[in-house]
Amino acid sequence: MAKLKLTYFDFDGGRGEPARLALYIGGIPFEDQRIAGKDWPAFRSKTPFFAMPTVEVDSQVVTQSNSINRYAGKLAGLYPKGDLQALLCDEIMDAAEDIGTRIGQTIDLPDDAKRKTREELAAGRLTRYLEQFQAKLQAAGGEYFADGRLTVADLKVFMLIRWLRSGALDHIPKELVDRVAPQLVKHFERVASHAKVAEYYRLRKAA
Ligand SMILES: N[C@@H](CCC(=O)N[C@@H](CS)C(=O)NCC(=O)O)C(=O)O
Repeated sequence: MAKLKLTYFDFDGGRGEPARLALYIGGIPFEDQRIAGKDWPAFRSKTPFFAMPTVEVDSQVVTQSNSINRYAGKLAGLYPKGDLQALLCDEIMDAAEDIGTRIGQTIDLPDDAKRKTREELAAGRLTRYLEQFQAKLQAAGGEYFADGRLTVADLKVFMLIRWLRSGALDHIPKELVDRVAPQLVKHFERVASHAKVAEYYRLRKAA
C-alpha cells in the first residue's frame, strides 16, 4: 500500500478533517501532519498552490480537498462504486465546499462588512443551501446522502454543520440549521454517534 501523509492545519475541522476521519474510519494508516498557524507563513511556499490540505502519496504531493476526500473515501470504502451514487456524493461535497468557501471569505472582512455579508448569507444563500441539503438527504432516503450508507459526503456535511452550530461565526445564528433544516441536525447526530467517529474524537480529546 502507498505511504500516505495528510497535511492540514492543527485543528479538528475544516477542509482537511473529512479525509482524516475517512482514513481513520477505514483503518488506513497515514501520517497526520498538522501545521500550527504560526508555522503556516513559512510552510505556505512548500505547498503546490499555497494552500492545504495536501496529501502525499509516496512522494507525490496532491491538493484539493474534495479530490483528497474522494481518494481517501475510495481507500476507506466510504465512496460509492456506482456512477450515479458517486455523482450524488460529489454533488454534496462540492456544494458544501461552495458554501463553506463563501463563509470563509468573510473571516477577514472588517467588522461592518462582515456583519452585513454574514447576515445576507444567513438569510439568503446559506438558508437555501441548508434547505437543499435537507431535501437531497430526504430524497436519498433520509439517513445518508448517497449509496444508503456513510460516505465522505456525510463527513463533509458533518464538518460544515458542526461549524455552523458551534457559535464561532458571529452574525450567523448558531440556531440557523436547527431552524431551517432540522433533518440535518439529525444527520449530524447520526454521523457523530457512528462508532468510529465517536472513537476518533474520544481519542483526540484524550491526546
Ligand atoms: N480549493 C482548495 C482550497 C484550499 C484552501 O483555501 N485552504 C485553506 C485552508 S482551509 C488555506 O490553505 N488557507 C491558507 C491561505 O490561503 O493562506 C481545496 O479545496 O483544497
